[in-house]
Amino acid sequence: MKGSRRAEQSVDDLVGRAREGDARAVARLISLVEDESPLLREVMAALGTHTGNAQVIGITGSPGVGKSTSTNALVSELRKQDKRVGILAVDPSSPFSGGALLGDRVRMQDHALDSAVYIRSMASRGHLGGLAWATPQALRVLDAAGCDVIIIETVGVGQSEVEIAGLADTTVVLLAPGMGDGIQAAKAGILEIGDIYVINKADRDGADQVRRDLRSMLALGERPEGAWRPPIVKTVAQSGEGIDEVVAELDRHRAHLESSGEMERRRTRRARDEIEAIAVTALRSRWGDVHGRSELDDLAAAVVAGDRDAYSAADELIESVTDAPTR
Ligand SMILES: Nc1nc2c(ncn2[C@@H]2O[C@H](COP(=O)(O)OP(=O)(O)OP(=O)(O)O)[C@@H](O)[C@H]2O)c(=O)[nH]1
Ligand SMILES: [Mg+2]
Repeated sequence: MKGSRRAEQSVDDLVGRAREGDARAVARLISLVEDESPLLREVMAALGTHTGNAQVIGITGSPGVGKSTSTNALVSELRKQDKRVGILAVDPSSPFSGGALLGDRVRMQDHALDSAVYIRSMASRGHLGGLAWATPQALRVLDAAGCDVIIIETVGVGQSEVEIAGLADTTVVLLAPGMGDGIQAAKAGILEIGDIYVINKADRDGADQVRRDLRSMLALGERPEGAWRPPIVKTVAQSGEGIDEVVAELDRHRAHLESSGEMERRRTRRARDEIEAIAVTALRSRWGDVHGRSELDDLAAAVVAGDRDAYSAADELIESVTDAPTR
Protein backbone atom coordinates (compact mmCIF):
# COMPACT_ATOMS: atom_id res chain seq x y z
CA MET A 1 0.00 0.00 0.00
CA LYS A 2 2.65 2.35 1.15
CA GLY A 3 4.74 1.55 -1.91
CA SER A 4 1.91 2.30 -4.30
CA ARG A 5 1.17 5.60 -2.61
CA ARG A 6 4.80 6.56 -3.00
CA ALA A 7 4.66 5.61 -6.68
CA GLU A 8 1.54 7.71 -7.09
CA GLN A 9 3.19 10.70 -5.51
CA SER A 10 6.19 10.38 -7.72
CA VAL A 11 4.00 10.05 -10.81
CA ASP A 12 2.09 13.18 -9.84
CA ASP A 13 5.34 14.94 -9.16
CA LEU A 14 6.83 13.83 -12.48
CA VAL A 15 3.74 14.86 -14.41
CA GLY A 16 3.66 18.18 -12.60
CA ARG A 17 7.26 18.89 -13.43
CA ALA A 18 6.85 17.72 -17.03
CA ARG A 19 3.94 20.11 -17.41
CA GLU A 20 6.19 22.92 -16.31
CA GLY A 21 8.52 21.89 -19.13
CA ASP A 22 11.17 20.22 -16.97
CA ALA A 23 13.20 18.29 -19.57
CA ARG A 24 14.39 15.67 -17.10
CA ALA A 25 10.85 14.87 -16.04
CA VAL A 26 9.82 14.60 -19.70
CA ALA A 27 12.77 12.28 -20.35
CA ARG A 28 11.82 10.11 -17.39
CA LEU A 29 8.22 9.84 -18.56
CA ILE A 30 9.23 8.84 -22.07
CA SER A 31 11.58 6.25 -20.59
CA LEU A 32 8.60 4.81 -18.74
CA VAL A 33 6.94 4.48 -22.15
CA GLU A 34 9.99 2.77 -23.65
CA ASP A 35 10.23 0.40 -20.70
CA GLU A 36 6.51 -0.37 -20.85
CA SER A 37 6.41 0.49 -17.16
CA PRO A 38 3.42 -0.62 -15.10
CA LEU A 39 3.32 3.00 -13.88
CA LEU A 40 2.18 4.15 -17.33
CA ARG A 41 -1.44 3.61 -16.47
CA GLU A 42 -1.17 6.21 -13.72
CA VAL A 43 0.95 8.48 -15.88
CA MET A 44 -1.59 8.48 -18.69
CA ALA A 45 -4.46 9.04 -16.28
CA ALA A 46 -2.63 12.08 -14.93
CA LEU A 47 -1.67 13.35 -18.39
CA GLY A 48 -5.01 12.67 -20.00
CA THR A 49 -6.63 15.98 -19.28
CA HIS A 50 -3.65 18.05 -20.34
CA THR A 51 -3.26 16.86 -23.89
CA GLY A 52 -4.71 17.68 -27.28
CA ASN A 53 -3.07 21.04 -27.91
CA ALA A 54 0.02 20.14 -29.87
CA GLN A 55 0.20 20.13 -33.64
CA VAL A 56 1.72 16.80 -34.65
CA ILE A 57 3.83 16.76 -37.79
CA GLY A 58 5.20 13.55 -39.27
CA ILE A 59 8.29 13.75 -41.47
CA THR A 60 9.12 10.75 -43.55
CA GLY A 61 11.26 9.82 -46.53
CA SER A 62 14.08 7.54 -47.62
CA PRO A 63 17.29 7.32 -45.61
CA GLY A 64 19.55 10.30 -46.26
CA VAL A 65 16.90 12.42 -47.98
CA GLY A 66 17.41 15.17 -45.40
CA LYS A 67 14.77 14.59 -42.73
CA SER A 68 16.96 15.53 -39.78
CA THR A 69 18.46 18.53 -41.54
CA SER A 70 14.96 19.68 -42.50
CA THR A 71 13.69 19.14 -38.98
CA ASN A 72 16.55 21.25 -37.67
CA ALA A 73 15.69 24.02 -40.14
CA LEU A 74 11.98 23.76 -39.35
CA VAL A 75 12.67 24.11 -35.67
CA SER A 76 14.66 27.29 -36.32
CA GLU A 77 11.69 28.69 -38.20
CA LEU A 78 9.21 27.66 -35.50
CA ARG A 79 11.40 29.13 -32.77
CA LYS A 80 11.17 32.48 -34.54
CA GLN A 81 7.44 32.24 -33.80
CA ASP A 82 8.31 31.41 -30.19
CA LYS A 83 6.77 27.95 -30.44
CA ARG A 84 7.82 25.17 -28.08
CA VAL A 85 8.89 22.17 -30.12
CA GLY A 86 9.24 18.47 -29.36
CA ILE A 87 11.06 16.15 -31.69
CA LEU A 88 10.66 12.40 -31.65
CA ALA A 89 13.12 10.55 -33.84
CA VAL A 90 11.70 7.08 -34.21
CA ASP A 91 13.72 4.24 -35.60
CA PRO A 92 11.33 1.36 -36.16
CA SER A 93 14.08 -1.03 -37.18
CA SER A 94 16.40 -0.61 -34.25
CA PRO A 95 15.96 -2.17 -30.84
CA PHE A 96 18.14 0.52 -29.28
CA SER A 97 17.64 4.22 -28.91
CA GLY A 98 20.67 6.35 -29.60
CA GLY A 99 23.12 4.50 -31.83
CA ALA A 100 21.91 4.91 -35.36
CA LEU A 101 20.14 8.09 -34.40
CA LEU A 102 23.21 9.73 -33.00
CA GLY A 103 23.78 11.44 -36.34
CA ASP A 104 20.33 12.99 -36.06
CA ARG A 105 21.28 14.65 -32.83
CA VAL A 106 24.36 16.05 -34.45
CA ARG A 107 22.28 17.53 -37.25
CA MET A 108 19.82 18.97 -34.78
CA GLN A 109 22.38 20.37 -32.41
CA ASP A 110 21.57 23.95 -33.32
CA HIS A 111 18.81 23.50 -30.77
CA ALA A 112 20.53 21.27 -28.23
CA LEU A 113 20.81 24.07 -25.69
CA ASP A 114 17.41 25.61 -26.31
CA SER A 115 15.16 24.75 -23.37
CA ALA A 116 12.06 25.24 -25.52
CA VAL A 117 13.15 22.40 -27.80
CA TYR A 118 12.96 18.83 -26.62
CA ILE A 119 14.73 16.17 -28.71
CA ARG A 120 14.28 12.49 -28.09
CA SER A 121 15.23 9.36 -29.99
CA MET A 122 13.03 6.37 -29.54
CA ALA A 123 13.32 2.78 -30.63
CA SER A 124 10.23 0.72 -31.02
CA ARG A 125 11.30 -2.70 -32.14
CA GLY A 126 11.20 -5.21 -29.37
CA HIS A 127 8.10 -3.58 -28.01
CA LEU A 128 5.19 -5.89 -28.00
CA GLY A 129 3.00 -3.25 -29.55
CA GLY A 130 5.72 -1.64 -31.69
CA LEU A 131 5.46 1.83 -33.13
CA ALA A 132 1.69 1.94 -32.89
CA TRP A 133 1.83 1.46 -29.17
CA ALA A 134 4.83 3.48 -28.02
CA THR A 135 4.64 6.58 -30.21
CA PRO A 136 1.17 7.81 -29.16
CA GLN A 137 2.18 7.50 -25.51
CA ALA A 138 5.33 9.53 -26.10
CA LEU A 139 3.28 12.09 -28.04
CA ARG A 140 0.97 12.50 -25.08
CA VAL A 141 3.91 13.18 -22.79
CA LEU A 142 5.32 15.88 -25.10
CA ASP A 143 1.86 17.33 -25.65
CA ALA A 144 1.24 17.58 -21.91
CA ALA A 145 4.71 19.09 -21.48
CA GLY A 146 3.46 22.09 -23.42
CA CYS A 147 4.93 21.50 -26.87
CA ASP A 148 3.06 23.56 -29.45
CA VAL A 149 4.46 21.48 -32.26
CA ILE A 150 5.70 17.91 -32.17
CA ILE A 151 7.74 16.62 -35.09
CA ILE A 152 8.02 12.85 -35.55
CA GLU A 153 10.86 11.86 -37.79
CA THR A 154 10.99 8.30 -38.97
CA VAL A 155 13.13 6.42 -41.40
CA GLY A 156 10.90 5.31 -44.22
CA VAL A 157 10.69 1.59 -44.23
CA GLY A 158 7.33 0.86 -45.76
CA GLN A 159 4.83 0.12 -43.07
CA SER A 160 6.29 2.56 -40.56
CA GLU A 161 5.69 5.46 -42.93
CA VAL A 162 2.05 4.61 -43.09
CA GLU A 163 1.89 4.18 -39.32
CA ILE A 164 3.43 7.60 -38.80
CA ALA A 165 0.91 9.11 -41.16
CA GLY A 166 -1.76 7.67 -38.91
CA LEU A 167 -0.26 9.43 -35.89
CA ALA A 168 0.32 12.87 -37.36
CA ASP A 169 -2.05 15.74 -38.09
CA THR A 170 0.09 16.60 -41.08
CA THR A 171 2.44 14.25 -42.89
CA VAL A 172 5.36 15.73 -44.78
CA VAL A 173 6.97 13.44 -47.35
CA LEU A 174 10.51 14.29 -48.35
CA LEU A 175 11.98 13.42 -51.72
CA ALA A 176 15.30 14.39 -53.26
CA PRO A 177 16.82 14.25 -56.71
CA GLY A 178 19.16 11.44 -57.54
CA MET A 179 17.69 8.97 -55.09
CA GLY A 180 15.43 7.05 -57.42
CA ASP A 181 12.57 8.49 -55.44
CA GLY A 182 10.22 8.64 -58.36
CA ILE A 183 9.97 4.88 -58.44
CA GLN A 184 10.11 4.53 -54.69
CA ALA A 185 7.27 6.95 -54.29
CA ALA A 186 4.89 4.77 -56.22
CA LYS A 187 6.12 1.64 -54.49
CA ALA A 188 5.91 2.70 -50.89
CA GLY A 189 2.45 4.13 -51.24
CA ILE A 190 3.61 7.58 -50.14
CA LEU A 191 1.38 9.16 -52.73
CA GLU A 192 -1.53 8.41 -50.42
CA ILE A 193 0.00 9.64 -47.18
CA GLY A 194 1.60 12.99 -48.00
CA ASP A 195 -0.22 16.18 -47.02
CA ILE A 196 2.80 18.21 -48.09
CA TYR A 197 5.57 17.07 -50.41
CA VAL A 198 9.01 18.55 -50.09
CA ILE A 199 11.69 18.15 -52.71
CA ASN A 200 14.82 18.68 -50.69
CA LYS A 201 18.35 19.11 -52.02
CA ALA A 202 16.97 21.49 -54.61
CA ASP A 203 20.53 22.74 -54.98
CA ARG A 204 21.20 19.54 -56.91
CA ASP A 205 20.38 18.77 -60.51
CA GLY A 206 17.10 17.06 -61.14
CA ALA A 207 14.88 18.70 -58.51
CA ASP A 208 12.53 20.06 -61.18
CA GLN A 209 12.33 16.66 -62.83
CA VAL A 210 11.36 15.07 -59.51
CA ARG A 211 8.73 17.76 -59.11
CA ARG A 212 7.29 17.13 -62.56
CA ASP A 213 7.19 13.36 -61.98
CA LEU A 214 5.58 13.79 -58.61
CA ARG A 215 3.05 16.31 -59.88
CA SER A 216 1.88 14.02 -62.65
CA MET A 217 1.66 11.06 -60.28
CA LEU A 218 -0.35 13.06 -57.76
CA ALA A 219 -2.65 14.27 -60.51
CA LEU A 220 -3.54 10.69 -61.36
CA GLY A 221 -5.32 10.23 -58.07
CA GLU A 222 -8.87 11.56 -58.07
CA ARG A 223 -9.68 14.03 -55.33
CA PRO A 224 -13.18 15.08 -54.40
CA GLU A 225 -14.28 18.70 -54.58
CA GLY A 226 -12.96 20.78 -51.70
CA ALA A 227 -10.38 18.15 -50.77
CA TRP A 228 -6.85 19.13 -49.83
CA ARG A 229 -4.45 19.18 -52.74
CA PRO A 230 -0.96 18.37 -51.46
CA PRO A 231 1.44 21.17 -52.40
CA ILE A 232 4.98 20.52 -53.54
CA VAL A 233 7.69 22.71 -52.02
CA LYS A 234 11.36 22.82 -53.01
CA THR A 235 13.92 23.25 -50.23
CA VAL A 236 17.60 23.29 -49.48
CA ALA A 237 17.46 22.17 -45.88
CA GLN A 238 21.11 22.89 -45.20
CA SER A 239 20.75 26.58 -45.94
CA GLY A 240 17.12 26.84 -44.83
CA GLU A 241 15.95 27.88 -48.29
CA GLY A 242 12.25 27.20 -48.76
CA ILE A 243 11.66 26.23 -45.15
CA ASP A 244 9.49 29.31 -44.53
CA GLU A 245 7.27 28.07 -47.33
CA VAL A 246 7.02 24.66 -45.68
CA VAL A 247 5.93 26.35 -42.45
CA ALA A 248 3.35 28.38 -44.36
CA GLU A 249 1.97 25.19 -45.93
CA LEU A 250 1.88 23.53 -42.51
CA ASP A 251 -0.24 26.41 -41.22
CA ARG A 252 -2.46 26.29 -44.27
CA HIS A 253 -2.96 22.55 -43.86
CA ARG A 254 -3.79 22.93 -40.21
CA ALA A 255 -6.40 25.56 -41.03
CA HIS A 256 -7.85 23.22 -43.65
CA LEU A 257 -7.98 20.34 -41.15
CA GLU A 258 -9.85 22.50 -38.68
CA SER A 259 -12.33 24.08 -41.05
CA SER A 260 -13.16 20.82 -42.84
CA GLY A 261 -13.70 18.79 -39.68
CA GLU A 262 -10.88 16.52 -40.78
CA MET A 263 -8.86 17.34 -37.62
CA GLU A 264 -11.59 15.91 -35.45
CA ARG A 265 -11.82 12.83 -37.65
CA ARG A 266 -8.06 12.26 -37.65
CA ARG A 267 -7.81 12.67 -33.90
CA THR A 268 -10.72 10.36 -33.27
CA ARG A 269 -9.23 7.75 -35.56
CA ARG A 270 -5.93 8.17 -33.74
CA ALA A 271 -7.52 7.68 -30.35
CA ARG A 272 -9.27 4.59 -31.66
CA ASP A 273 -5.99 3.14 -32.97
CA GLU A 274 -4.35 3.96 -29.67
CA ILE A 275 -7.01 2.23 -27.59
CA GLU A 276 -6.83 -0.75 -29.90
CA ALA A 277 -3.03 -0.91 -29.67
CA ILE A 278 -3.14 -0.76 -25.87
CA ALA A 279 -5.84 -3.41 -25.68
CA VAL A 280 -4.18 -5.77 -28.16
CA THR A 281 -0.81 -5.33 -26.47
CA ALA A 282 -2.32 -6.04 -23.06
CA LEU A 283 -4.11 -9.11 -24.35
CA ARG A 284 -1.06 -10.38 -26.12
CA SER A 285 1.14 -9.98 -23.08
CA ARG A 286 -1.38 -11.85 -20.96
CA TRP A 287 -1.68 -14.45 -23.62
CA GLY A 288 2.06 -14.97 -23.34
CA ASP A 289 1.52 -16.16 -19.77
CA VAL A 290 -1.04 -18.75 -20.79
CA HIS A 291 1.56 -21.27 -21.94
CA GLY A 292 2.98 -21.81 -18.52
CA ARG A 293 -0.34 -22.09 -16.76
CA SER A 294 -1.47 -25.19 -14.98
CA GLU A 295 -4.98 -24.20 -15.99
CA LEU A 296 -4.12 -24.95 -19.58
CA ASP A 297 -2.75 -28.35 -18.56
CA ASP A 298 -5.94 -29.09 -16.65
CA LEU A 299 -8.08 -28.13 -19.65
CA ALA A 300 -5.91 -30.25 -21.93
CA ALA A 301 -6.27 -33.23 -19.63
CA ALA A 302 -10.05 -32.76 -19.59
CA VAL A 303 -10.17 -32.67 -23.38
CA VAL A 304 -8.00 -35.80 -23.64
CA ALA A 305 -10.20 -37.58 -21.12
CA GLY A 306 -13.21 -36.72 -23.26
CA ASP A 307 -14.77 -34.73 -20.40
CA ARG A 308 -15.12 -31.62 -22.51
CA ASP A 309 -14.51 -30.32 -26.00
CA ALA A 310 -11.67 -28.04 -27.11
CA TYR A 311 -13.99 -25.13 -27.96
CA SER A 312 -15.48 -24.84 -24.52
CA ALA A 313 -11.98 -25.24 -23.06
CA ALA A 314 -10.77 -22.38 -25.24
CA ASP A 315 -13.72 -20.23 -24.12
CA GLU A 316 -12.83 -20.84 -20.53
CA LEU A 317 -9.21 -19.95 -21.16
CA ILE A 318 -10.16 -16.72 -22.93
CA GLU A 319 -12.42 -15.78 -20.05
CA SER A 320 -9.73 -16.35 -17.47
CA VAL A 321 -7.24 -14.32 -19.52
CA THR A 322 -9.58 -11.40 -20.16
CA ASP A 323 -11.14 -11.23 -16.69
CA ALA A 324 -8.08 -9.76 -15.00
CA PRO A 325 -7.88 -5.94 -15.20
CA THR A 326 -5.63 -4.34 -17.83
CA ARG A 327 -2.23 -3.43 -16.52
N1 LIG B 1 23.13 19.15 -51.07
C1 LIG B 1 22.30 19.04 -50.07
N2 LIG B 1 22.55 18.19 -49.08
C2 LIG B 1 21.67 18.09 -48.05
C3 LIG B 1 20.49 18.88 -48.00
N3 LIG B 1 19.82 18.56 -46.89
C4 LIG B 1 20.53 17.61 -46.26
N4 LIG B 1 21.65 17.32 -46.95
C5 LIG B 1 22.71 16.33 -46.59
O1 LIG B 1 22.20 15.03 -46.77
C6 LIG B 1 22.74 14.14 -45.79
C7 LIG B 1 21.62 13.41 -45.07
O2 LIG B 1 20.87 14.36 -44.33
P1 LIG B 1 19.99 13.95 -43.08
O3 LIG B 1 19.30 15.15 -42.63
O4 LIG B 1 20.79 13.20 -42.09
O5 LIG B 1 18.99 12.93 -43.75
P2 LIG B 1 17.94 11.97 -43.02
O6 LIG B 1 16.83 11.83 -43.96
O7 LIG B 1 17.64 12.47 -41.66
O8 LIG B 1 18.77 10.65 -42.93
P3 LIG B 1 18.39 9.33 -42.06
O9 LIG B 1 17.95 9.80 -40.71
O10 LIG B 1 19.68 8.58 -42.01
O11 LIG B 1 17.34 8.62 -42.82
C8 LIG B 1 23.59 14.99 -44.88
O12 LIG B 1 24.92 14.87 -45.27
C9 LIG B 1 23.07 16.40 -45.12
O13 LIG B 1 24.05 17.36 -44.87
C10 LIG B 1 20.26 19.81 -49.08
O14 LIG B 1 19.26 20.52 -49.14
N5 LIG B 1 21.19 19.84 -50.08
MG1 LIG C 1 17.68 11.47 -39.76
